[in-house]
Amino acid sequence: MFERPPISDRPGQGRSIVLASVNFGEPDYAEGLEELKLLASGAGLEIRGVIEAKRDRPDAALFVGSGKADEIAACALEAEAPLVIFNHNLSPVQERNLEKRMQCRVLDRTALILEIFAQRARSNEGKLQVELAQLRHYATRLVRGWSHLERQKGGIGMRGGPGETQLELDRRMINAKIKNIEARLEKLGKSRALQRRARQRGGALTVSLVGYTNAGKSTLFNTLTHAGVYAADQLFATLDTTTRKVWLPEAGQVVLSDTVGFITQLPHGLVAAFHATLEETAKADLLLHVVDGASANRDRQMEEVDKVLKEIGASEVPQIVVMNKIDQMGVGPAVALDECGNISRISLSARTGAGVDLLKQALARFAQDRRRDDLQQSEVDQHGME
Ligand SMILES: Nc1nc2c(ncn2[C@@H]2O[C@H](COP(=O)(O)OP(=O)(O)OP(=O)(O)O)[C@@H](O)[C@H]2O)c(=O)[nH]1
Ligand SMILES: [Mg+2]
Repeated sequence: MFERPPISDRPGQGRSIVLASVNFGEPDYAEGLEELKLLASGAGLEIRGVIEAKRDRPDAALFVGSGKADEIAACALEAEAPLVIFNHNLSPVQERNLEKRMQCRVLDRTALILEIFAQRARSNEGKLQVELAQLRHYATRLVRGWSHLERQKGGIGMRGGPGETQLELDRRMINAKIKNIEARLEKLGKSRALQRRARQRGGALTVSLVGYTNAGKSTLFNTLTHAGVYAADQLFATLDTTTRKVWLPEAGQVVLSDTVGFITQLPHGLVAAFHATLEETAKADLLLHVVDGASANRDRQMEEVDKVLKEIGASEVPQIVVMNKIDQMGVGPAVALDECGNISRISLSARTGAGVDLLKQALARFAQDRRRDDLQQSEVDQHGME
């Protein structure tokens, strides 16, 4: 009842959309808009028009000015696009007001990302996580969802809607469903924690690949493990964490995980829903922070990743920055050390393989240091017991 079919499969609605984007004077505005276009086309949508606006701050009721809203509506009508996607997070009220004024469906950036995740989730856990995030997102927009259905039934301009009782009922149903999914996820999380403990007892080094979406994590994962994980030039190609054991000379057994990519303004509900999986990341011995070195936004993207790592309590995990795609940067492989002499950054190309041996050596060194630290620690523990 409250579950919406994916945008692209909705009967009577094509895949055509119009994008709306407001420039508030932020320096990386243009890149943000490019990212939105990638997200939309990655979701299988055809962009028929892009309307931009400049503002100091969002309008409380409509996010944009009323004239701009009319301009967007006219563009959507002209392009026969039944859906307008905003490059921002809208409040439920703004979304509702916009739909009313423009007489078409409106999605915000969060909903678009959730949609992509829903299309891509493969594992049972991934699907549950996305469903949870979607339910939480739509729970606040329940009224809007209903008025939309009413409009479809009675035609545009029809008055009336379901009574408060019906809404109450639905809200209760959603809450019950949310609780149910939370319980199932908790169960899955527990069994994963057991697996992790079993792995830790094995003494293998655990390494997680993290980074902005499209940085090249899966490509590097494949280069290191020959696993054949899906890597593609699209945002959020990977949703489900893949873990493989690899044996690297000198480093020994390494448990390597490929993870979901991060993005600017990653929807909060999504981070919350993916918490268990992301926590896995936080518990690794080492994080390889993969960066698209050829991207014009790499500094902003790195900041974003660090922000999410902090949110999930992983900022204290040792990190090596992997500056990827050097084949596009016109530089050679390189290693940089921090002030303590630890390897802090490696420049390589996951695609050509240049510099990957430097990374393997770094992993070997890290594994050796860790073994030495473990040994010292156990000696300290023993003395403490004497
Ligand atoms: N030129 C070049 N392209 C690369 C390199 N590494 C990865 N790519 C390309 O970058 C794109 C994204 O690669 P993925 O490995 O899927 O990136 P990812 O970080 O796993 O992305 P998500 O799973 O979407 O978060 C693909 O088209 C890769 O072929 C590299 O070293 N050089
Ligand atoms: Mg990937």
